[in-house]
Amino acid sequence: MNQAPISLHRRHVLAGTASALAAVGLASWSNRATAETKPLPAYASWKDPSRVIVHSGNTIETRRSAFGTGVVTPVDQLYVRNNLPPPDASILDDRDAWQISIEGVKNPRTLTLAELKGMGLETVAMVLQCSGNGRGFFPSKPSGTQWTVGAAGCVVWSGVPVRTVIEALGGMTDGMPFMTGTGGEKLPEGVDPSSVVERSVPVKAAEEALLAWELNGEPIPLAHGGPLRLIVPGYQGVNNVKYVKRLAFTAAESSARIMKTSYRMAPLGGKADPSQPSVWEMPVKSWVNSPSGEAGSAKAGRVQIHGVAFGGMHAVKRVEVSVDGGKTWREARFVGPDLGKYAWRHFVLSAELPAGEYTITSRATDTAGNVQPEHREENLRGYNNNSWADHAVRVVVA
Ligand SMILES: Nc1nc2c(c(=O)[nH]1)N[C@H]1C(S)=C(S)[C@@H](COP(=O)(O)O)O[C@H]1N2
Ligand SMILES: [Mo]
Repeated sequence: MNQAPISLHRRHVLAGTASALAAVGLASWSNRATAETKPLPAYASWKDPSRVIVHSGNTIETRRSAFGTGVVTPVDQLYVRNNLPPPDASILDDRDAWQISIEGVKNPRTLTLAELKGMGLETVAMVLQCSGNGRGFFPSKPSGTQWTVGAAGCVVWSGVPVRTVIEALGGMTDGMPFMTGTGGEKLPEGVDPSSVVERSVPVKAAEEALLAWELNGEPIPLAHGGPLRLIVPGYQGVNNVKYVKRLAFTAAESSARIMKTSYRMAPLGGKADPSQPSVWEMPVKSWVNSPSGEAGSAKAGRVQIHGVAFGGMHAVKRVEVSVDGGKTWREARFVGPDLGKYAWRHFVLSAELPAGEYTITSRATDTAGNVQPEHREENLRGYNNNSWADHAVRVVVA
């Protein structure tokens, strides 16, 4: 698709939203439909421009109205987040020749993607979410992309289990508390080497991790980390290292900036440092996608309120929905297939909504008993927002 229809579509949506909100005196409330969208970058030109908000060449968000009710997020609407410009597309010319160095095992060596493909095959459905998803709801206005709900998707990865690779190379070196993955971006000339995308996670995550070459049943596109990506189910997006060229079991966390000071739960007004928690495991979370999406209106009568819920490390067990801003709650019902504990579930509540204004939100509970909180955990950079109050949508029913 060429670029022209984007701006047409955009203008239409903006005009419709603004006037609808103004008409009911809600112009100051926004379901954040007004985020500007830019042209798609070349490496992601195949994304569906009507279903995404392009914040920048390296940050693309799925529209709330685009999620639909299918469990698996289509790749052409999946969000994109790159901390560095992606590598040249030529790295996909011969995918099987891609090399990854495996270190911190008894017999360290470099493996090609062709060799990995022969070692094992597993698939996992999981929520891929940027830890900054929901940053746009922080009143403190943290710097960074103002994501609302669309820096997330539920996708299926196929690859070889990391534990299979470890076994094949004689087992892990003793006493390594971290699994560290290094991204294959070429750092631009003159850029500090600590800008490398290198992330460490607790070594227990290796149990469920994959070295993946397929996304939703197709070779991983460059935008999403092809030819090879480290997948750490249940962990925030940043830990899922794209174009992974090194996987190491290490004594210490990476000293890359993206590990040391970025993605830390630093206090508001404070400074990030490596003693603060890193964004690792995802907390339980849900949000309503419809009615509203971005439109903020619905027709009076019976309404099917639906959205997504996930538990991060644990399966999601229940979801409650409120149409009065959290004063009262009703149990929602899961719909659609259950793709396992790392996937999200769609939920629905069938409700009779007479004309009026509603603040609709959802609250998920996981199988470990964790309940989605009312309030976000305040932090400097706006990570880990799972507040049900922040994710509420104002809907005018007429
Ligand atoms: N090599 C590499 N891996 C990376 C990143 C990156 O910039 N480079 N970004 C991380 C971040 S912050 C997120 S949220 C996810 C985004 O994955 P996606 O673009 O496939 O949606 O990739 C993670 N892995
Ligand atoms: Mo991210």
